[in-house]
Amino acid sequence: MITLVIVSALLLTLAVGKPCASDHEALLLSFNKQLLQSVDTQETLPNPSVHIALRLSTHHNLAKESEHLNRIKAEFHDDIEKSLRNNELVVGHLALYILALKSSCHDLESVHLTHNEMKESLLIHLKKEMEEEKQNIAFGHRPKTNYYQYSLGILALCVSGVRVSTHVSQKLIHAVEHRQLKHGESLCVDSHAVAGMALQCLKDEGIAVKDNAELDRALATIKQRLLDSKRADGHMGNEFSTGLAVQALIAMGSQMEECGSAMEALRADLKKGTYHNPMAISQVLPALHQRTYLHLKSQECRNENDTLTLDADSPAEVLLSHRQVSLQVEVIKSSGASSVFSIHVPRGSSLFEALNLLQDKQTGFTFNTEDSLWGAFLSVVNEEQARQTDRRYWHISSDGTSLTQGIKDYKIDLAQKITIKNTGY
Ligand code: B12
Repeated sequence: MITLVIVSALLLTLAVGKPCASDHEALLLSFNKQLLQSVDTQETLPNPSVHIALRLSTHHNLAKESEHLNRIKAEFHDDIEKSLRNNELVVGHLALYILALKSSCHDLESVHLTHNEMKESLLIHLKKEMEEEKQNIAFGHRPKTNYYQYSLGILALCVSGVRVSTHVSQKLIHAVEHRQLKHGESLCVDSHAVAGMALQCLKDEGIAVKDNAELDRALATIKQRLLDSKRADGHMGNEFSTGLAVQALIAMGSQMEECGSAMEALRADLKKGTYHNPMAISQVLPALHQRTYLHLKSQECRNENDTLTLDADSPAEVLLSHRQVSLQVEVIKSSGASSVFSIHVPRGSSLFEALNLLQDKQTGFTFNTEDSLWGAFLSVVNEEQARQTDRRYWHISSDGTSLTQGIKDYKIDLAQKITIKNTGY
């Protein structure tokens, strides 16, 4: 009995002393393999966020990681230049590209973007876009992209050792203070997490800000909001923001007591198989390794463990059930006009498959999507486009509850009513 008490006390001391410690090695390794498996597909654009997560892990497959980086430098790079030709801002994608190169210790100065027949280094171009976003905030009260990407931009510059203008950082600090980091209607946990890492980086690097006391206040506010977002089941925000929230808390120096239950929730998600989307895995894996994007500052790429291999067996084929479930789809256009469609779909279909079946029935329902790092973003419904440039999007809910996944990931298991509403934000 006495031995048991001593061992428990010892374990408790070890856990409390460690910053957000994690143990489940085997679980972590198989999650790591799942992400590595995803880079083998050539169907989608290589994802820099996936590369960062692979590089922040303990085990590596250096050959596959190097092949992946080469694809990012070719295909993702071209995609950024294509967006520039369309006069789009590329803050978020460029920041992730820079962080991915840093994660592989690649010389940033050797990579250039060609735009308007001019060659520019990635960091110079990012600095210019951040200045432009700063002006957009000054005149339009928000960035053209969003505060998640604005924060990623500051983070990428800071992690690369580039001075961030005090005016640029001030706009983020001000936005935090004035509760402007939103996802739709609610406070955005994901954006607070990235903002927290960006501002913490400025503090750690001693990069000048307008007012140090104000920076400290913003950091304390972010930390408090992240802690306040904790649900009874341990998640911070939802299943898909918890990884970033934990990363941010680790970066801000939190101890086990503050993120232990969130770590537990992530491990429970892993066991349940909550994460399939590579982008979701890439935002969770670093936290489980107790690593954060701030570790990229001192990434060395030496003496790495090169033992990560892929299992030979292919992923199990998903068989759709013969049982049908009935689905109602309500479309509410920007004018407020509503139309309702009904269909039966095989149980277990994704919402994307269900919408395709509905479209094929030619009952007047049509839709279109745009590609993003998270997958297919629903952009056009019944010939009406909800444009991000007009700050509108198709909000999706099921029986009145907002979906936490996109149309390709959300599965229809029960009869329900899906509402797709053209919404301003
Ligand atoms: C900003 C944001 C939005 C904005 C995007 C517009 C803008 N310019 O600001 C708005 C408000 C429109 C939005 C909408 C939605 N979002 Co959102 N969004 C984000 C956020 C905070 C940042 C995305 C970003 O800019 N990334 C940076 C750049 C570098 O990468 P990118 O991925 O290529 O960027 C584009 C896509 O992310 C796309 N996008 C945004 N949200 C979503 C959601 C899905 C499912 C898809 C496929 C694409 C997508 O918009 C970005 C800008 O063009 C992320 C947080 C996160 N952790 O990533 C959540 C996040 C991606 N969104 C999420 C969700 C659930 C949604 C909605 C499905 C909510 C709903 N119930 O309707 C809708 C999408 C519906 C649709 N039409 O398909 C989840 C996705 C989780 C998952 N497993 O798929 C996240 C992770 C938030 C969370 N923790 O719940 N979102």
